[in-house]
Amino acid sequence: MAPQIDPERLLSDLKTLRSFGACGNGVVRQSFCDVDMAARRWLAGRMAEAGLEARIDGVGNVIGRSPNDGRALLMGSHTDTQPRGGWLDGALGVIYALEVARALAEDRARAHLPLDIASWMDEEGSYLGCLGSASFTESMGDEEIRRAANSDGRSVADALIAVGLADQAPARLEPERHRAYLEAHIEQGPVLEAEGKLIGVVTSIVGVRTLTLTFSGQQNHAGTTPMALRRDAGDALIVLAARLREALGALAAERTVFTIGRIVFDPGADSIIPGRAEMSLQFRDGDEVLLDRMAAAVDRLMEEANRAGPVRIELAESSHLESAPMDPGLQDHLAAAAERHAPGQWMRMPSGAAHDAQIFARRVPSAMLFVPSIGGISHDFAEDTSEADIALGCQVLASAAASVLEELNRP
Ligand code: HGY
Ligand code: MN
Ligand code: MN
Repeated sequence: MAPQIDPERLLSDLKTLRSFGACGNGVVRQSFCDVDMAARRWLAGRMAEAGLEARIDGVGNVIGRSPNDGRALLMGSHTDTQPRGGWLDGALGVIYALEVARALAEDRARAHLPLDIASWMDEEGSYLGCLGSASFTESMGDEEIRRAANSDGRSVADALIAVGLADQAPARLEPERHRAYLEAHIEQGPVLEAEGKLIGVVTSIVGVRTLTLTFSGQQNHAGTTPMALRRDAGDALIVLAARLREALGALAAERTVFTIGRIVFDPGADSIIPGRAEMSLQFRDGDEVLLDRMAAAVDRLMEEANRAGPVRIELAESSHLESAPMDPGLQDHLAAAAERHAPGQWMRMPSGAAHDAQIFARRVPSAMLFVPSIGGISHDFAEDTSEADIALGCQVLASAAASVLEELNRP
C-alpha cells in the first residue's frame, strides 16, 4: 500500500500559499519582497506542524529537516515567482514535498524514513537564478551570491539585511545524509496535454544562457539631428537584434529556443534619440556545445557591430545554467509509481524549463516529475492545472518517494 496523501490538505495549502501575493489567478511574489518572506515564514510554520525541524537559512531557503536518521531523500522546489507569475510554478513542488512528508509520517510502516524538504530561494532569478540551491550545494561561492543584484541594483547582501537574515548561516547539503533529490513541477509547456498524458518523468533539463547587451550612443533631439550624425543606441539595438535572430535561427536544432525578453530605450521619449539601450538575450538547448556555438555567434556579431560603429556595445552574461541528465534509477522509481497510479498515462520527456534539480544533479542523483499545464501556459497569470491532476501528481510522488527511501535504507 502506498503512503496516502490528503488531496484536500494539499489543495488547501496550495491555495493558502497563493494568497501571498495573489493577483487574479496568478501571483506576484518575487524573492525577498514582503509577501515572499511572509510566505516563507508561513511555510516554516507548516513544516514544523508536520514534525520537521524548520528554519529559514542564511540565503532565505526554507528547510524542513526530518528528525529521522538514515539516508535521506531531499525534495523541494521554489516559492518565489516571476514578476507576473503563475500560482503553481515552484509552489506545486514545495507543497507536494510538504504533503509527502506528512503522508510518510502518517504511515506507520514508513514513519521512520528521513525525508528533508525545502523551498529554494530565487529560482526565478530576480537576483540570481537558482541562488538558493546553488548556496545549499555550494556550487557557487557565498560572496558571488551576495554580490548578485536585482534590476533595482539591490544586492543579495542588502536584501538579506533588510529581511533580517544577515546573521543566519546558510544550510548545506550533507553528503552522508542527502543521497537523492526529487522535484515535482508543472510542465509549463503543451506536451503532456497534447499527448493526453497525466504524468511526465523528466529525462534531462536544458542548459540556459542569459546575456545582457548594452548600447551606448548619444542622446539628442529627434528633429534637429540629421540621420548621418546620429549615434542612436535604439537603432543599433534593433539592427543587431535582427542579425542575432537570423544567426541563432540558422544554428538552432529541433528543441533550441531563443528569446529577447526585455528591451529598454533610455530615456524612452518620442522626441529624443535614445542615448542608451539595453536588451536581454536568452537561448536554451540540451546540447552545451551548440549553446557555446550560439554564444560565439553573438560575440562575432557584436564585434562586427562595434567595428562599424557609431554606437558602443557591451555584453555581460547574467546567468549560465548547465544542462543536466536526470538519474536513470530515480526516473525508474517515478515511472513505476506513475504506472501504478496512472497506468499508460505517463511519458518520459525532456524539460525546456530550468529547475533547481539541474543544480542538485551535479551533487546527488536527481530526478523530476511533471504534471500537465492547461493550454501549456506558464509564466503568466493564466497558468493552471486541474485539481485532479494536482492530486494525482502528488500521490505518484509519494509512492516514488517511499520506494526511493526504502531502497536507500535497505539493510
Ligand atoms: O525560466 C525557467 O525556465 C524557470 O521557470 N525559471
Ligand atoms: Mn518559472
Ligand atoms: Mn519553476
